[in-house]
Order: sequence, then structure tokens, then C-alpha cells
Amino acid sequence: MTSATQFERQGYLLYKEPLVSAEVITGAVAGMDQIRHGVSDTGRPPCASPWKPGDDTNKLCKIENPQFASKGIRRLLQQPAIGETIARATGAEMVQVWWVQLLYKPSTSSDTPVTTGVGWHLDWTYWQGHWVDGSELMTAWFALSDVEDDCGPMRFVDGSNHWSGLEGGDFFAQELNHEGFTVPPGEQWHETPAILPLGGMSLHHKLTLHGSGPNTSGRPRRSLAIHVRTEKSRPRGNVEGTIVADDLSGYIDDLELCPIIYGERVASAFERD
Ligand SMILES: O=C(O)CCC(=O)C(=O)O
Repeated sequence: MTSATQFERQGYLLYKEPLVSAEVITGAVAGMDQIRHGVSDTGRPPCASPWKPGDDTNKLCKIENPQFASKGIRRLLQQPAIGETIARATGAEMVQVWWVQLLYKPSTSSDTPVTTGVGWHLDWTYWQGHWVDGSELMTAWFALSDVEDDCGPMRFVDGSNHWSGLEGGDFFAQELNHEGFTVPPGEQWHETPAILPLGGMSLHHKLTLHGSGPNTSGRPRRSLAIHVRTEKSRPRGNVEGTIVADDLSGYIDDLELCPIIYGERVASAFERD
């Protein structure tokens, strides 16, 4: 089965071999640490974020668009292997990064209340106000630490990208409880944890249900969620009524911050609806 067929069927793929050099990874990890301490080496801060330097270090640290503030993270995003891998999985002619989230999940003790979980959700819930319906959008989740089963890996629900009518879900929910979701007749809820080495990557579809539990490994779980699109996507012109504060498709004309990592710029994908 080709990677494209598998991605289409199950809604995610796991790449268990490091995709980029150790030097590039080290630079991105250093960038992540700087940003968590409020330091930028580009003269520009990241976007407004749920977690800011000085906030509780026991909570999930989620910082929006860290590549604005770190050359090391920008360098990682520009690695051709990432774009080529996504193009193989999707058949895309163009792959562009349009938003990035830095995710640092600290280790917590198993007997304290969970503050680092990510509730079941599908990304489209958060993106639909910013991209026209049918836009081809996905997330490459790049591991900046080894992610074992006790690190609170992301968990994907196999084939849920084909389940119609799924609604709700909450990234910030702390319980991985799926009672609120209706499994369609003939389907089963089967979860796969994204166990990855440092430098590995998962790729998931905008409609694939995913979430993650606490990290009890004694080591931080580090990653970048790199949100990408293909030429089969178009930004909406109007973000009124959306459920997130920032304009998620608002930076795509800045190719330094939102690099095209495979193929050439396709003009129609930049026309606002
Ligand atoms: O890192 C996690 O556990 C969840 C990340 C996520 O929801 C995403 O990358 O879309």
C-alpha cells in the first residue's frame, strides 16, 4: 500500500526514522528553549499564546508560531525532507507551512491532577473559520524528543477522518474521555499511539480525531505541530465568528514565516474567498 493510500484510509501516518540531521534538530530544540524563556533571535516575538514565559511550568506549554522568534525552528521547517514526505503522502504539488505550535509537555507525577492533557478533537473545528470548505490541510507533528508510551504521545483514532458529523471536541479538555463522540454504525473506536523517536514525525488529516494523556516519563515531551496545506486550499477572507482570536490564514503571504516546503507557489491558493 502506498503512503498516500494509507494516509487517506487511516487518517494519519507515522515516520519512525529521523527525517533531518542531528544538527538541525539540536538547533530547533535550542530555539524551543529560548522561546520558552522569552528570548527571540529574530527580533520578533511569537504570536499571542495560551502559555507565556513565567506561567506555570507544570502545565502544557503551547506557544503559537515559534518560527517567528527562532532561526533554529525556521531552519527545521525548511528541510526539504519534510515537504517531500508530505507531498508523497498527499500527492500535493505544493506544500506550505501556514501555522506552527510549539508543544512542550512536562512530566508530571501520576498522582497529581492532569494539567498537560490534550482532549479529543479534530483540527478542522478550529480551522473552519479561516479556510474554505474542502481545503486540504494537515498537521506534521515533529518530535523534538523521543516519544515513548509513558510520555503522553498523541493518539489517533483510526479511520475517524471518514466519520461524518463529528462535532465538538476540546483541545484543552483534560480527560481523554470519548463518550461525547458517536461512532458511526459499522465502525470501531481503535486508537494508535504515535510512538516516535527524536526527529520522527506523524502526519494527520484535519478530520482525524486525536488527543493525548499526561507525560509520566520523567522527561519532557517536546514537539512542533506544523500545520501545512496543499495547493487545494484557499483562505477565507473574513474571520468573523471564528472561535480563535488570531487569523490563522493571515500570514501565508509571508514566505519566510510560512515557507513553501515543496513545489512552487500556486497563485490560486492565495486568493481569498
Ligand atoms: O501534542 C499533542 O498532544 C496534541 C497536538 C495536536 O492536537 C495537534 O498537533 O493537532
